[in-house]
Amino acid sequence: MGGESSGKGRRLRRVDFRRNRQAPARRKHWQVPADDDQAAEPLNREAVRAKGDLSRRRTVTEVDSDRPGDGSGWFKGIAIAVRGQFVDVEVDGRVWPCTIRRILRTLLIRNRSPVVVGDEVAISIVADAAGVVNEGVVEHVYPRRTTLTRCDGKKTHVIAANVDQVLVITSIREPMIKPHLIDRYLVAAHAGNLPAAICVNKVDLDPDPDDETAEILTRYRRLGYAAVATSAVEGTGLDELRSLLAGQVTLLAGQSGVGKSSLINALEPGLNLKTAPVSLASEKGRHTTTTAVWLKLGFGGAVVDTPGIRALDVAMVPINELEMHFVEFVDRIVDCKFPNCVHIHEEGCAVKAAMESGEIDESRYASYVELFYELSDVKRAAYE
Ligand SMILES: Nc1nc2c(ncn2[C@@H]2O[C@H](COP(=O)(O)OP(=O)(O)OP(=O)(O)O)[C@@H](O)[C@H]2O)c(=O)[nH]1
Ligand SMILES: [Mg+2]
Ligand SMILES: [Zn+2]
Repeated sequence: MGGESSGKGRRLRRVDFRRNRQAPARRKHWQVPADDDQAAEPLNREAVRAKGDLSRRRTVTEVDSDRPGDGSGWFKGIAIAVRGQFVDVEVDGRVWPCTIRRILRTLLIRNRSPVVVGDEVAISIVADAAGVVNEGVVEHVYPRRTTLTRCDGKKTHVIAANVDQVLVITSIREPMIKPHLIDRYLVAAHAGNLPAAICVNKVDLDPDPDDETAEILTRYRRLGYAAVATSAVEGTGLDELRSLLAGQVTLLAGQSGVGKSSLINALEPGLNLKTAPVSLASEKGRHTTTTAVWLKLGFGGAVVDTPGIRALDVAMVPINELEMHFVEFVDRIVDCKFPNCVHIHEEGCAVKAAMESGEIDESRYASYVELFYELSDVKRAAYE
């Protein structure tokens, strides 16, 4: 190590300079430095291994006092909100506003999601010019256990990392329940290898809860999904919802206005998330939640509240794999007469036969057809 100086609890140290345009940007996982490597050189842990000899050095500030953690220089936390290049990182219950180390941004420039909500990150705490310690820098992103992505034209965005399950939230009214949207979210969750559960909210608005709500719940429970009926305003079903969420990190997916934020508020009143009435004329939500945010739950676990966009898109599902994401189709596909049956117009299709005999729900089959045509268009567009 080069020269060292200290003052006000800060130390300036000369450390190895890492070149910031190197190859392994698009590896599936970040490389994690070996543990003993970290112990030997706590300041020098840029997540990516350099290739050649390193000649230049740069100066970084290390703060010794007033910090949480174990004193090793970096602190592990969770990215709970991301706004462009700014990330809020929670470390042991305290939230640190952070910037992202330039090398992380550069390396993942094509990926465009160097840090996303739910990422486990290592941050260094930095002092500003006046020596005030209240900000951090994201130095490292740990390998993501899971990722949920969304397609936007040709680009893929990661919505959230390290989520254990997806809760698909719909409302029975205002906005009106849309079973095809539930199926779309289920396909996306399944394609992301995540278990999914369903929540039908606003049951207080259901004119006949034993009928429509019950029918939806039964439909999805038969397929093996957990399904709960709730009312955020009347408190119905909240215990059941709580036990679905406890101990898990759950992404809340669903249209704007279905009550995602209201349900979290009902479970954790202290959070006081912003909510807004849906427009009476259009029955559309007002996109009250604008960015994804990771929230710790008092009873264990966390939720990621997302803006009510079609947060999960299925465009990344290869069309020939769509059938695999309809759980009730899977066992039947082997009985289709033609091995390349797409279950739309073929003779001897076991899926259609099961639908006609009532074993497969018509609405689920209709969702499959809708998504199949949508993906055919995507495929066609890719060749045009
Ligand atoms: N009647 C009734 N209204 C509800 C219920 N849950 C939420 N609402 C209302 O529905 C409106 C929308 O709720 P939000 O929680 O903002 O919906 P959201 O899903 O978070 O919407 P975005 O943030 O826009 O995605 C608010 O006026 C809530 O008060 C419910 O169970 N019953
Ligand atoms: Mg919201
Ligand atoms: Zn078939």
